[in-house]
Amino acid sequence: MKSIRMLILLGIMTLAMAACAPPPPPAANAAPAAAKATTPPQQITVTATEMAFSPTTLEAKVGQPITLTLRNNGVLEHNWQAQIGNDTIVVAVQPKQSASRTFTPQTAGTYKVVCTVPGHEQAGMVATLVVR
Ligand SMILES: [Cu+2]
Repeated sequence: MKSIRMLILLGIMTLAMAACAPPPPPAANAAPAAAKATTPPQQITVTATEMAFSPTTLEAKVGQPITLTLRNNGVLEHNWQAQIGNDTIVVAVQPKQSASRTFTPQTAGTYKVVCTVPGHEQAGMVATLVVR
Protein backbone atom coordinates (compact mmCIF):
# COMPACT_ATOMS: atom_id res chain seq x y z
CA MET A 1 0.00 0.00 0.00
CA LYS A 2 2.87 2.29 0.84
CA SER A 3 4.48 1.83 -2.60
CA ILE A 4 1.24 2.80 -4.39
CA ARG A 5 1.05 6.03 -2.39
CA MET A 6 4.70 6.63 -3.31
CA LEU A 7 3.90 6.13 -7.02
CA ILE A 8 0.97 8.55 -6.87
CA LEU A 9 3.16 11.11 -5.13
CA LEU A 10 5.82 10.70 -7.83
CA GLY A 11 3.17 11.11 -10.51
CA ILE A 12 1.92 14.36 -8.97
CA MET A 13 5.48 15.67 -8.67
CA THR A 14 6.19 14.85 -12.32
CA LEU A 15 3.01 16.69 -13.40
CA ALA A 16 3.91 19.69 -11.24
CA MET A 17 7.41 19.83 -12.76
CA ALA A 18 6.04 19.60 -16.29
CA ALA A 19 3.67 22.48 -15.55
CA CYS A 20 6.61 24.61 -14.41
CA ALA A 21 8.72 23.77 -17.46
CA PRO A 22 9.49 26.77 -19.68
CA PRO A 23 7.37 27.10 -22.83
CA PRO A 24 8.85 25.61 -25.98
CA PRO A 25 10.95 28.05 -28.05
CA PRO A 26 9.10 29.75 -30.91
CA ALA A 27 9.44 28.14 -34.30
CA ALA A 28 12.65 29.14 -36.07
CA ASN A 29 10.79 30.34 -39.16
CA ALA A 30 8.48 32.59 -37.15
CA ALA A 31 10.99 35.47 -37.22
CA PRO A 32 10.32 37.97 -40.01
CA ALA A 33 12.85 37.96 -42.86
CA ALA A 34 15.53 40.58 -42.26
CA ALA A 35 15.35 43.52 -44.64
CA LYS A 36 18.28 43.79 -47.04
CA ALA A 37 20.63 46.46 -45.78
CA THR A 38 22.55 46.91 -49.02
CA THR A 39 21.18 48.61 -52.10
CA PRO A 40 21.64 46.79 -55.38
CA PRO A 41 24.50 48.10 -57.53
CA GLN A 42 23.80 50.73 -60.16
CA GLN A 43 24.39 49.11 -63.57
CA ILE A 44 26.49 51.11 -66.01
CA THR A 45 27.55 49.83 -69.41
CA VAL A 46 30.31 51.55 -71.33
CA THR A 47 31.25 50.70 -74.88
CA ALA A 48 34.86 51.00 -76.05
CA THR A 49 35.88 51.36 -79.68
CA GLU A 50 38.85 52.91 -81.55
CA MET A 51 39.32 55.42 -80.03
CA ALA A 52 36.45 56.41 -77.77
CA PHE A 53 34.27 55.51 -74.81
CA SER A 54 30.51 55.76 -74.97
CA PRO A 55 29.09 57.35 -72.94
CA THR A 56 31.86 59.78 -72.05
CA THR A 57 30.24 61.08 -68.87
CA LEU A 58 29.03 58.83 -66.07
CA GLU A 59 27.27 59.84 -62.89
CA ALA A 60 27.44 58.03 -59.57
CA LYS A 61 26.57 58.58 -55.94
CA VAL A 62 28.87 58.43 -52.93
CA GLY A 63 28.35 55.10 -51.15
CA GLN A 64 26.24 53.60 -53.93
CA PRO A 65 27.84 50.50 -55.49
CA ILE A 66 28.31 50.52 -59.25
CA THR A 67 28.70 47.55 -61.51
CA LEU A 68 30.58 48.86 -64.51
CA THR A 69 30.49 46.66 -67.57
CA LEU A 70 32.93 47.48 -70.34
CA ARG A 71 31.99 46.12 -73.72
CA ASN A 72 34.76 46.19 -76.29
CA ASN A 73 33.29 46.66 -79.75
CA GLY A 74 36.69 47.44 -81.23
CA VAL A 75 39.46 45.34 -82.70
CA LEU A 76 42.11 46.29 -80.12
CA GLU A 77 42.36 45.62 -76.39
CA HIS A 78 40.91 48.47 -74.29
CA ASN A 79 40.42 49.29 -70.66
CA TRP A 80 38.53 51.74 -68.49
CA GLN A 81 40.57 53.13 -65.62
CA ALA A 82 39.63 55.70 -62.99
CA GLN A 83 41.54 56.82 -59.92
CA ILE A 84 39.05 57.54 -57.12
CA GLY A 85 40.89 58.59 -53.98
CA ASN A 86 43.24 55.70 -53.22
CA ASP A 87 41.29 53.24 -55.34
CA THR A 88 42.27 52.50 -58.90
CA ILE A 89 39.34 50.99 -60.74
CA VAL A 90 40.33 49.07 -63.86
CA VAL A 91 38.19 47.05 -66.22
CA ALA A 92 40.18 45.59 -69.13
CA VAL A 93 38.71 43.75 -72.07
CA GLN A 94 39.89 41.95 -75.16
CA PRO A 95 38.21 42.72 -78.52
CA LYS A 96 34.57 41.60 -78.77
CA GLN A 97 34.48 40.75 -75.06
CA SER A 98 32.80 42.23 -71.98
CA ALA A 99 34.05 42.49 -68.42
CA SER A 100 32.51 43.87 -65.24
CA ARG A 101 33.75 45.29 -61.98
CA THR A 102 31.72 46.39 -58.96
CA PHE A 103 33.03 49.22 -56.81
CA THR A 104 31.68 51.82 -54.43
CA PRO A 105 32.95 55.40 -54.79
CA GLN A 106 33.55 56.88 -51.33
CA THR A 107 34.59 60.40 -52.27
CA ALA A 108 32.62 62.99 -54.22
CA GLY A 109 34.42 64.56 -57.13
CA THR A 110 34.97 64.63 -60.87
CA TYR A 111 37.33 61.89 -61.97
CA LYS A 112 39.14 61.39 -65.23
CA VAL A 113 38.71 58.04 -66.92
CA VAL A 114 41.23 56.83 -69.49
CA CYS A 115 42.20 53.80 -71.50
CA THR A 116 45.79 53.09 -70.47
CA VAL A 117 46.73 51.12 -73.57
CA PRO A 118 49.65 53.19 -74.98
CA GLY A 119 48.44 55.96 -77.26
CA HIS A 120 44.73 55.44 -76.64
CA GLU A 121 44.24 58.30 -74.14
CA GLN A 122 46.01 60.67 -76.55
CA ALA A 123 43.83 59.39 -79.38
CA GLY A 124 40.64 60.25 -77.48
CA MET A 125 39.85 57.44 -75.06
CA VAL A 126 38.99 59.80 -72.21
CA ALA A 127 35.80 60.02 -70.14
CA THR A 128 34.56 61.61 -66.94
CA LEU A 129 33.06 60.02 -63.84
CA VAL A 130 31.12 62.45 -61.66
CA VAL A 131 30.50 61.26 -58.09
CA ARG A 132 28.03 63.35 -56.07
CU1 LIG B 1 41.89 51.71 -75.63
